[in-house]
Amino acid sequence: MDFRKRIDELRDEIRKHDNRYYVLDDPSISDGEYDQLMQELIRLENENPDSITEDSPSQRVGGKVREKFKAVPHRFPLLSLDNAFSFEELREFDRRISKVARDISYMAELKIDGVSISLLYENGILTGATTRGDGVVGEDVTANIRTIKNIPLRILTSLPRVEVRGEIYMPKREFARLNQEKEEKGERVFANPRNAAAGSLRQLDPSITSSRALASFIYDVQYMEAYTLTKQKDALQFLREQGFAVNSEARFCQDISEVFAYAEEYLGKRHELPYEIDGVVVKLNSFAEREELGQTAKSPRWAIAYKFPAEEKETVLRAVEINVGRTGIIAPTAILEPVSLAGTTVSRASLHNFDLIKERDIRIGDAVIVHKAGDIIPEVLRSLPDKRDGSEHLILPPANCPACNSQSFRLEGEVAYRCENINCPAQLKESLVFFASREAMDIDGLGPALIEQLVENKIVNNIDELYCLDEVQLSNLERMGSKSAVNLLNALEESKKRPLNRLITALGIRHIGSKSARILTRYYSDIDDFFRLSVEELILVPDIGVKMAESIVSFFAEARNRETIENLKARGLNTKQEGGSSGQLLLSGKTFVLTGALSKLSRSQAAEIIENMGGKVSSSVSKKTDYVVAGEEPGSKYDKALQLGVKILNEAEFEKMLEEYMG
Ligand code: 3B8
Repeated sequence: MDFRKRIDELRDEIRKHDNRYYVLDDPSISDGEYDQLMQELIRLENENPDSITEDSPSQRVGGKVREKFKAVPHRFPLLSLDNAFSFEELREFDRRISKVARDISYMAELKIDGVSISLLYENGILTGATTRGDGVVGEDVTANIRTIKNIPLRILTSLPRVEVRGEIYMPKREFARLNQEKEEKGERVFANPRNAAAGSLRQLDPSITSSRALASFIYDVQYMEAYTLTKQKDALQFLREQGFAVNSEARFCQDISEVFAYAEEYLGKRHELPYEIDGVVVKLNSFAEREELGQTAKSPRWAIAYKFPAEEKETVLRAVEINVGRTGIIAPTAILEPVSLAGTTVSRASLHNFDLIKERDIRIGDAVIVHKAGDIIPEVLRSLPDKRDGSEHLILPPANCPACNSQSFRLEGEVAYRCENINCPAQLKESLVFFASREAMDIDGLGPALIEQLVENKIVNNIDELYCLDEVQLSNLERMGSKSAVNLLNALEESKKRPLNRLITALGIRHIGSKSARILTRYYSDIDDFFRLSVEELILVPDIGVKMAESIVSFFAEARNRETIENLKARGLNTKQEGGSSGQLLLSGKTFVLTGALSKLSRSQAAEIIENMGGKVSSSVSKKTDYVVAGEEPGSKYDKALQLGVKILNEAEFEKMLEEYMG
């Protein structure tokens, strides 16, 4: 079949699945099947770099690292909303409206707590994305926006110019995941999902944005030719039909009392939503009536944001528990007088790190204000020093690890204190808990309480020793009958068969989570492959950055880790990935010839990159040559390639081919 036809087919197919998965939340194929389609597309596009277009679904990942964002003036200023903090203020808004408008029906929408964005589609293709900035000039974040999966790279209409506006947000779960990851790395956490979304969008390296699951809701058509929409309700429907993610909770309200009911309803439901909202946006439905009302310098008169009251509670900080995590980080947790907050009873809260405790002047015995970051993570916001009676005491960073008593350290540039004793029982416990967890080896019945006993009694001193347990040993433990002992042994036996990606996740390599492990095992399907990997080779794998690559290499270089892996193998664990391609990278089997001078790479650097990606570099052109890369002033090899009809790539085309893999 003509490759162009197949490329078009694959793109259509993938777009359809992207839409079903990310916009409609109703996938119709498995992740594996999806991956296969994408891999085939990437392979075909690589073989035919001329065919790569900006709207190809393969172009979401990667993109070049930039030095700074370009400032872009908005064609239409992005206005902001006036706020109302009570129903009384909403009522006043409605009164102002009814003085001018006859049709005073509204659309009530959830106010997504994210970052405002404007998107430009030219001839149906996404060509620009600009942050709000100060409303007049924003920043060009197109490359980053492309990585957001529920933003269509192409819409249904091919009108010359369509501009829409919406909100980029980070789902609550992703926010929790990201902050946990940051905490494990000893980094500062984001205060809320909005900051996390803004921070992720403002990354100069789009592969970082790509690694964070941002999403969008689009709510306004700012401009298009032959504009015939007359109502907000129709605009939302139009946007939906174009392939945008439109929030499905928006509701038509006949009058302001229906708006009140909507706001009440979502004040109760907000904690059930997978994203954070901070209120309700009320918009006059009729565009003609909007015109009549107009706008002030900054805000439209036809819309208002009703802000929910902040969810904060006062309670008392009873104690501080100091825990040692899997990576040795010594983290303080607040033990609170239980208080009901945002739908649950909270008795523990994160204090993050000792710098923050000092900054916020938090002491044991203090009256404190707590809230939930991202609507999930209970956090102590501040203390109320006026309520002190002198019995409070300071919280200081521990000089020694609370679990093993070895000296604690603080690494340059990190906020966290660490225990660096690799034999620290607390770290071993946490590593085992993680190893057995659902996302890792999924060992049923091996929870924290049992692990505590196994480590305390020195029955398990290393991960691989889990697989040496026997029924007698287990039955002697507290709260462990012979039936549960047998069940656990069966679960351990079962876990030996897990695919390699789970084992890689379970090892707890810094910066490598379950998603990266899945990507890695697509390219390296045997654990032995990992022992020979270099940073240079790893960064060519899509979505694997330098930090991750360095962490993998140093993990597999460490003698203790090698020994653990050898032991796991000896105990019969599966260390292979089915369907993987053992070291096969995407240029596998391709032969290149280089001629002429490249401006950005030396000949040997270019050769190394090709080889790292599985390709071969040859010094002479033959019919077996797949590509000739021609730089400035190419020599006779160029003519030979022309003569034999070998595909010639200029420097830009060659770069484009590599870009995918270079992050
Ligand atoms: C006009 C309409 C600003 C906004 C708007 O979910 C305007 O409509 C705006 F000048 O900021 N965060 C929404 C959201 C935000 C806005 C909006 N609608 N649903 C939001």
